[in-house]
Amino acid sequence: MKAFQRRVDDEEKIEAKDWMPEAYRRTLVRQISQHAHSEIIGMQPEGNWLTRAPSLKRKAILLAKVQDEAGHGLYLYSAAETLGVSRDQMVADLLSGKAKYSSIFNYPTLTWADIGTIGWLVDGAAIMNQIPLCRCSYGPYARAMVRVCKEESFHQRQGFDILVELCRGTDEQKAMAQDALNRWWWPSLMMFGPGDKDSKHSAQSMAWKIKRFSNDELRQKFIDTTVPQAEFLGLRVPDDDLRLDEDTGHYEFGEIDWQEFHDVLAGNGPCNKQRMETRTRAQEDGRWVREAARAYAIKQP
Ligand code: FAQ
Repeated sequence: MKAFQRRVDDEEKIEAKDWMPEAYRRTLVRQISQHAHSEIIGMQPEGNWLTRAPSLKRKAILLAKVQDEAGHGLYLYSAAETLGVSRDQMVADLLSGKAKYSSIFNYPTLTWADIGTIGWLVDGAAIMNQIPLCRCSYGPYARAMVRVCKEESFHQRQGFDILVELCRGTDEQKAMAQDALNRWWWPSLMMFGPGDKDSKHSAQSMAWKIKRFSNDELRQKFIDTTVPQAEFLGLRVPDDDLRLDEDTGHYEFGEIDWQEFHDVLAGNGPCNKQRMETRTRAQEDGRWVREAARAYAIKQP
């Protein structure tokens, strides 16, 4: 155990076949599989707009983004499989409700501005959280994150670009962008997880260098980066308590509604039921493809 911690402290990467404490393995399986499920469920809110994108170009870009999310899910399932858990087991845990996915994907995408806002805020928050994961102590997860982050940064740019266009458009378009920001701002802050004092896994995950920053540190970085972007767009962040502390250079912000966060985690968000039904149906509909692929694989010499 001491030798393991020394390797971690020395910034050595832990690889799949190396000895590791059972709790380290379990923590990684939990986090990586939750991350993979988030990417896969995260395709639903945006997929909802593929047939309604306002131009061929926007449709092609959105299609590429949604396909990227599928790819991220697949790299992440592969990274988790190196820890000895099967993909079938991970999917079964998602469908039974045992495994979580990110709270953010339980909110609806009501207008086209929501697609811009997801790219800007949700991918923006995802990058803030995932850049440090490129230095995670577990090699396969860290390496998967490098490519994921490159793609997420394109996603963030495409979302911001949609909002720039809407905010320079008609009053109605700008109002649509403001309405989307009003609905997505607080759920985006919740993506970083509970505050540090309530984050049960953080201390151990930081000691193992799975996490490099705490939930609150990353949330603060996200707010500090994003508020000036809202100002550039001419949009108002829906927080009456938001103000820049000139001394620290950080924004102070209002109280997060943690009751809402816990309700969403308990399955009572606006779209939890719909997301799980869609995912369960997709799994059923894809059964014949998996069976055919298995039968074909068995026939190979
Ligand atoms: N939603 O002790 P902590 C994306 C749970 S990818 C749901 O602080 P930890 C790309 C947590 O699991 C977005 N559950 O836990 C995209 C734990 O419950 P458990 C996903 C949450 O692990 C963009 C409990 O609360 N990203 O968006 C959430 O140290 C656009 C206590 O929490 C990742 O998964 C939440 N927001 O820190 C796709 C990144 N927060 O498991 C499509 C990797 C916390 O004991 C479109 N994950 N919980 O039952 C992480 O960095 C960490 O797992 C945290 C949570 C920071 C999420």
